[in-house]
Amino acid sequence: MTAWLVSDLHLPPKPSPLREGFLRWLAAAAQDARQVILLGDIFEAWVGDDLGIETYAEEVAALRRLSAAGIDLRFMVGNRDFLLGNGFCAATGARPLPDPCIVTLGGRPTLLSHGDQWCRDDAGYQRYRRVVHHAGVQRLFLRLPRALRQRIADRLRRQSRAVTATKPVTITDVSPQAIIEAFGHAGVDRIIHGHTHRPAVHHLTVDGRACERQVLPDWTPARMEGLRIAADGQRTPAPA
Ligand SMILES: [Mn+2]
Repeated sequence: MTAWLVSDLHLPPKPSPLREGFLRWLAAAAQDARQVILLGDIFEAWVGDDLGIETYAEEVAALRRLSAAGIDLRFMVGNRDFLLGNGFCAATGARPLPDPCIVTLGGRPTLLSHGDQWCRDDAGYQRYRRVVHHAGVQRLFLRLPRALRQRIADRLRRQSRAVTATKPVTITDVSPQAIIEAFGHAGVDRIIHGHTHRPAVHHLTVDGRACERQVLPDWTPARMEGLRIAADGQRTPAPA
């Protein structure tokens, strides 16, 4: 079955060409795909389903149309929209995927991940990640008033941008060792992930096996693109 994948749109909470692009992309997917997989950081900020569903009402409605049409709609959370929850699932008909997980795409078992867990050389980020993925921390956060959640998220985002700008580029990419381990552990020969904003197809050998790691592109107004994988395995860009 034909699958469409996309990640790292970082849709802002205000009107944007990216948001228009995503609506076009979903409309195109609806015409062609049997499965649509959102691979994280679709939304730049998601500080609870109550707020997110209002802020991104058009996107939620478009996703709902997709699943209502019988398309298998899946999502993995990223490091921006990791609070996508049951309310989002109910509103869109999307079903969550654990990170990482193996999905057969174009007949080929493929390890899917957002990718941030493999940026292991970035110790500061990994510490932050452990805290924000803690279920208790998330429960407490979601009990806070909306305005406060929004302010905390804005501050964290500003800090993250400032800190990332000072880090060497190799640190914010995936760790080669983490990738080798992931291939070995999953026993697959293909990984597809996002997060690093370094779109490419990398070829490598792991335990004597030819393996491939494809990084999805992040979205800019100049490049709004996902990946289409046909039933026969053929891969082509899926532009908005
Ligand atoms: Mn990310």
